[in-house]
Amino acid sequence: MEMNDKKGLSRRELFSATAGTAVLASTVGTAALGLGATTLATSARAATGGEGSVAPGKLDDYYGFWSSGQTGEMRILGIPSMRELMRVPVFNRCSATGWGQTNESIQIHQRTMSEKTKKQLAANGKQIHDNGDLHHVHMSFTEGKYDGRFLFMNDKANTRVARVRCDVMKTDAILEIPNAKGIHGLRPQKWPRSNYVFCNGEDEAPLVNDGSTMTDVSTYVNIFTAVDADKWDVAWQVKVSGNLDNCDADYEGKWAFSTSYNSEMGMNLEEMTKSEMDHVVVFNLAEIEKAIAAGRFEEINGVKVVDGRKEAKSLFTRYIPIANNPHGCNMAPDKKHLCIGGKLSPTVTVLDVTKFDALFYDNAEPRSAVVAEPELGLGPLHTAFDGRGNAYTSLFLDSQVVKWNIDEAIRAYAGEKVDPIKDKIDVQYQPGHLKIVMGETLDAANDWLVCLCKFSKDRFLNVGPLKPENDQLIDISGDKMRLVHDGPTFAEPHDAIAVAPSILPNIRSIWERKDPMWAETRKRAEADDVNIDEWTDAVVRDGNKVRVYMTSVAPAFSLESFSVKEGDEVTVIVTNLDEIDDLTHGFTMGNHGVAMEIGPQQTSSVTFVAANPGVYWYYCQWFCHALHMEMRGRMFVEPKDA
Ligand code: RUQ
Ligand code: CUA
Ligand code: CA
Repeated sequence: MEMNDKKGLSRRELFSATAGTAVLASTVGTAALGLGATTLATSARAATGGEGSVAPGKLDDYYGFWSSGQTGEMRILGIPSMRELMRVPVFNRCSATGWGQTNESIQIHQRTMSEKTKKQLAANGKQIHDNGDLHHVHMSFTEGKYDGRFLFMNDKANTRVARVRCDVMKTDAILEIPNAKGIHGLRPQKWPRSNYVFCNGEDEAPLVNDGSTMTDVSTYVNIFTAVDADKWDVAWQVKVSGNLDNCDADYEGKWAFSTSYNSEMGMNLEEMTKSEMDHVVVFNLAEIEKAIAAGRFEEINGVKVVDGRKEAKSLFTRYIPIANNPHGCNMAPDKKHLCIGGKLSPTVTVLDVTKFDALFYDNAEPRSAVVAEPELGLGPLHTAFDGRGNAYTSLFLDSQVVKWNIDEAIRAYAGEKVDPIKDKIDVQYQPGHLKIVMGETLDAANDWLVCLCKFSKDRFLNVGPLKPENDQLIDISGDKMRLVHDGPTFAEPHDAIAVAPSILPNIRSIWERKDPMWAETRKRAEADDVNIDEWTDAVVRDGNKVRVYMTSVAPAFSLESFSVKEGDEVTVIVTNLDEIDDLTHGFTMGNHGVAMEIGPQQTSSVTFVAANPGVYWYYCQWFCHALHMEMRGRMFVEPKDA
């Protein structure tokens, strides 16, 4: 009810904003395109009737933030419609927006890049890594609830993490993590707020990894990293025994925890599955912070590192034995129970985090924190939670989702005759992560579950040997789970979160002119004495560097043509002066592999070398106006000796 009221209010706000837009639009001639006549959308809740379909012109009830695995981007979907609303390039190179090519995005990539990485890239003729393997997207928290400030995500391929600003839904920071290899599990701190983002290094490597050995596996270490989420650098790291897979944090701000499937420190499949038990590592945040503050750390590659390996017998970590090769690591919104997916074992192990103090300070036996271990089916990977005390675990091998009750599982473990399993549903096929709306927060809801299946096989028209994944929408409002939607997705969402729009009231439609994204570009313009906030153009020569400034108002660039010389390093800086909702321009330089997005009130710039003499057309590639095709101009490249 309260939510509907909020929605009603924001629709009124939208209405007045739309009216204003219409007036503005007419002043620049776009009203004729109907840009000012946005139809009013209403809540999907009434319209869907629980069927997961959203009528044309209606809005979804929730945002879904999706990872994209090896595509390297973040995606925004609507729930329950499962419509894809936007793609946000993060670690990948984006042809449409120029992400990974514009100077502004390269600056974000390079800000934390090590000299080693720069050297390796340069040897391959590159400035940045333009691929990534983005598995986990999570939002920043304040007191156990999403706060709508940032989204955080990992890149397993190139050992990086990134941050997306929720006000504009653009990547604003990327961090290369030193010492660790292959960042996989990633979670923000939940309490008191996300001061840290916890990052698991999955792959063991010699520390320091300087080429002196591959075969001496005793030099291999794995690293757990806490990133300072505000400063966006590494706060501290912990050396651990075994490797690290998935992680999570508690609701009291005391612990972080990670699963390890390779406690054996094995280098091949046989070795990695040899033991009967692997473990969960529990990190004691207060003890680690105390040691860092007291200077009790080792500095490695500029990072403060403490030793939490088993043999160091520190107060930084405890190792809780878990059946071989566990995977998922999910903290329940009851603030008490941590659920570990067994993967090779048909069980989920439930740990009571309020028993962790005893592991550190009373020498309690590590398994004394286990309060339940229900046998759920084959291949349990991840667990999601509703707001009624139920857990939902994906069963990879069984291709099912099993709904079970945490409290009843605990009672069964204590000997009571009760079956905690409430329901099972077939999914298509082989599920990995699964998500309930707000289910990783204290606001866990009871309406939808999204199950991300790794295989779609026969569920869609055949598109060749490479098939989409299948993200399925399941209604969990009743006793029985009900499949309502099949959602094909391209490579390869691992994880997603679902967030109520009330958490995100401040998403902008128009950039702020003084946005930090192009602060360096603005400084450059000021030094060149060019005012990029008004209709202007300028060509500034600086040796063989040429800076070309122009502005745009639909349907024209302020500069009709410019000339440079063969071999010049040309930087084109475009400012979109349009102040209209949804009026994005683009800049594409023909035959130069150059294209970028310039949103309303945004400044973007791109640098390239003018090689072959001749005439080249540049144009706006975002359909912006009835005369959009006419929004173009010429670059003349003069021969070098002319
Ligand atoms: S992992 S299928 Cu990369 Cu999140 Cu579990
Ligand atoms: Cu501007 Cu198309
Ligand atoms: Ca193992």
